[in-house]
Amino acid sequence: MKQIRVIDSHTGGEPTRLVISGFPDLGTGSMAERQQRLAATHDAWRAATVLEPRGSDVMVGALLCAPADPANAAGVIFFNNAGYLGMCGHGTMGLVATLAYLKRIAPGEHGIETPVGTVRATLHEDGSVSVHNVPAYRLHHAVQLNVPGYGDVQGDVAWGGNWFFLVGEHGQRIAPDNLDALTDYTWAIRQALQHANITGADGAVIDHIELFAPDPDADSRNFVLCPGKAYDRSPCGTGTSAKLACLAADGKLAPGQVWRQASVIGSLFEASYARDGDQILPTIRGHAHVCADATLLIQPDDPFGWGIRL
Ligand code: PYC
Repeated sequence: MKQIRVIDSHTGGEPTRLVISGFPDLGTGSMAERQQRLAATHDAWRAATVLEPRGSDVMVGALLCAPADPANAAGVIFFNNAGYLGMCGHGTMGLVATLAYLKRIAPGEHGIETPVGTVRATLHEDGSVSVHNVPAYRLHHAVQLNVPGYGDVQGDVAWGGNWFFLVGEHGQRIAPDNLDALTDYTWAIRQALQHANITGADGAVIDHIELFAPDPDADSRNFVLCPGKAYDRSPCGTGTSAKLACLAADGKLAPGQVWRQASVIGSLFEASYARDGDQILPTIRGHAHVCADATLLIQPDDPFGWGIRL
C-alpha cells in the first residue's frame, strides 16, 4: 500500500493540498526540471492526490520539494485536475501557512522556488501572507474575439505567473448563484481563444479566463476559470497579478497603491506593485487556514486508487 502525507489548507475558500512526503524522488535541479520529471514519469501521483475519490476538480496540489538553493525555505510544484501550474498565488499562501503550522518557518520573508522562478513570501505576525510574485506584464490590449453563442468579446492577455484573458465588459452577473452561467461563458471564451490561435508568449496556452465587475466592499470582484474548468474560490493570486499589470499599463493604479480584489464568493486579497521597466513586481496579501492533516492511502486492489480519470 502507498501512503502520501498531506496537509490541506484553504485560502479564501480555495483549497491547497500540500504533499509533505510519499511521492517518488524527483532528484535535483530547478523546479521546472523536477516538474517535467513528475509529469513525464510519475503523473499518476498527481492524479491520485487531486482527482476524485480523494480530491475534486477544485483541489490544487502542491508538492513540497527541497530547494535547489539552500538559502530558500522551500521548492514547490503546483498541479491540479488538468495538469501542472507555473505558479499559484493562493497555493503559495497555503504553503507558507502550512510551513508555519509545521513550525518549519517563523514570521519573516522566505524564498520559495517555483517552476516559473523564485518568489518571496512574507509570513506576517497576524498569520497573513504576502506573496512577492514573479514579474507580471500585459502582452496584448483589447483583443477582439468572436465567441460562438455569445458574440464579440474584448479582452487583454496578461501574464501573472500563469496566462490570463481578462474581460471587463461581458454582460454577466458575477455572483455565487450564477456559477453555471459564468463557467459556460468563460469556457466558451477559452475554446474561442484556442480556435483563433490567440496565445500567450511563445505560443503558450491561455488557460485562465478572468471576468471583472464592481464590488461594494472592494475595488473589484472577479470570477476566474481555472484550466480544469473549476472556478477559483479565492481572488486568484496570479490572476490579481495579471490584473495589476493591466491597471498599471492603463495608468489606472500607481505603484504602491493598494488594490482590493474580491472573489466571486467574497474572499479578499490586497495587492500592490512596484515598477520594473516594462514589467511590474506584484505583491498579493491574503490569509490561508490549515484544515486537515492526513495520510492518503492507495490500496493495490483499489480500482480507483490512482484517481478517476474521465
Ligand atoms: O491563486 O494563482 C492563484 C491560482 C491559480 C489557480 C488557482 N489559484
